[in-house]
Amino acid sequence: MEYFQLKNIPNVKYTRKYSDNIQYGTAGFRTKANALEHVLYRMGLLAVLRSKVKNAAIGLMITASHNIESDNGVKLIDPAGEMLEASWERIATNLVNVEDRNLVSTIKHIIKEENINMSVDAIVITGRDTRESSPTLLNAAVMGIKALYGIVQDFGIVTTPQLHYLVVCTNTKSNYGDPTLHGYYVKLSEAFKYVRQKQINNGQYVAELLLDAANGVGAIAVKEFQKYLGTTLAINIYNDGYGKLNFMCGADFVKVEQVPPVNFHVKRNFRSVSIDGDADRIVYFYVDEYEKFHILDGDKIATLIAEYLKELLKESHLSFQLGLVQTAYANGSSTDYILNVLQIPAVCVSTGIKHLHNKALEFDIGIYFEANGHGTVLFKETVIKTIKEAVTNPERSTNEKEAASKLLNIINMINQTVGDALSDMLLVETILHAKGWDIMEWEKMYDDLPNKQIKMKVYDKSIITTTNVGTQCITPEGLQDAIDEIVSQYKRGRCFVRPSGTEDIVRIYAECENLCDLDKLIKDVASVVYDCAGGIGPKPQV
Ligand code: G16
Repeated sequence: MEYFQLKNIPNVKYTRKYSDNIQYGTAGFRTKANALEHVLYRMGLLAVLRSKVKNAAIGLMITASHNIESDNGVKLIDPAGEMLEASWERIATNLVNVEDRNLVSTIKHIIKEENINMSVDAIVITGRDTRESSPTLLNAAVMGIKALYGIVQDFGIVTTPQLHYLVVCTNTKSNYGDPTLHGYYVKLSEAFKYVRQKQINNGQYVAELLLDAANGVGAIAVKEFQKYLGTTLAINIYNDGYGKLNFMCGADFVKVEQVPPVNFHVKRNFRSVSIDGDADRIVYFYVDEYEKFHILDGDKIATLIAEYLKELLKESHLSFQLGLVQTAYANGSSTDYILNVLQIPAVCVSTGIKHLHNKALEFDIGIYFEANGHGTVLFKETVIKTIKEAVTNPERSTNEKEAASKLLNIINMINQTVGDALSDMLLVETILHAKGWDIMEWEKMYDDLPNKQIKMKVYDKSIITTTNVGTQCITPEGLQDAIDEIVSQYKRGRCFVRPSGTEDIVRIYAECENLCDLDKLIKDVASVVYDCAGGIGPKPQV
């Protein structure tokens, strides 16, 4: 190892100022922004090492996504756009928590253990969201990258999915797309426009929607998109950056609270969408003429996509193994629909995109969505090759070739590198347009079981540990038995509690057959969680 490369690492500006340990959680490190400078510096160092190990560009995104403005966070993106490998999450957690005096020796240890060739060039592609704290944190990361002689390619303010796209384009030498933001907008919008002009819409679909951008970076991206989409789709943007980030708006708020966002001009029975602070999640919703709120979440989006892909495969006479990946937050009705109506395998994995993405890779075409609106579709390279051949195969009928060509464009419209709110929106719009559906027609695919999610503050969320994809509590002792006892009293009842990996809270999810039972079910479970796990403040009133 060439030790001279480590001499710049100690940096008084980025010493560890907080003694609390911080964990690489569901989506990287996430906490109060003012506790993160040394974390970003060290993640800059680690990104360089990761890039050298993989001999490829690594992404570093500064965002706390759906969290409040005063939080921030960082996640590393591996070369194929996937989340950082699990074994390196442990390395990352150790690195950010060591004492300053042990920083260099820890870096040396990683280099030795991972057998890193320090003469390999390192490229780190950086991006950030619109939070006030993000520029300072970016500086810290850049200092870390430069301390280990890494090359920084900074794209400034981008959505998280855009950064994933840029990493993959860079590492595939533009095979996936042009590694620029212009390339991203062109790829997705051209595919969208191509499919749209091939479809004759005679139904209820109107090419206009209302969009809540959570006052985040998505607002910038949507405005850019609109330029590329022209008149094919009119997007009316609300919460477009002037209000408080994620405050009573955004996909997380709308999904959890099941109400429209603030500062939003509700139009009765009108297709509306909400994206989150870094534009990787999307939910659809509308308010009917009786003022009733309706949500069409990640489950509804996943089933719509699965059905459409099945139809296109049938039309093109192509046969591939489709699979749908969900988490325990998926509504029981959606899973029934996937298994019994669509007759597609459905798999349940732990919360967190890395789990869903990895599982989806096992299918020829793997659709994955969290109920909170985070998801995408993955196509195996061999699948794409077969579809491409079908488009030009003279032995195939015109109909088959057209369906295959549509499929190919659908693939281009999808950001396969990660869940992408705006790519998902274009896909949903394409499908609704193809079917001639308005949002009410789409909703009729199946009826959600009544469901609710609440967030609870406890003294120490780590007291709750879980198994079985986060649905069964191991500790504190007795909690799971108490939950089981309550749930057993409800028809089609299901309820679980797990500590959040992005916020300092625990999440409680419940669903059951009868709406009138739901509040009591979740209130009773919340009460035992509060007592067993050390709830803070007044007991939750549902
Ligand atoms: C992140 C993850 C999602 C996860 C969500 C909530 O989303 O990418 O997979 O569902 O956090 O996780 P938890 O329940 O552990 O807090 P985002 O949009 O905040 O980056």
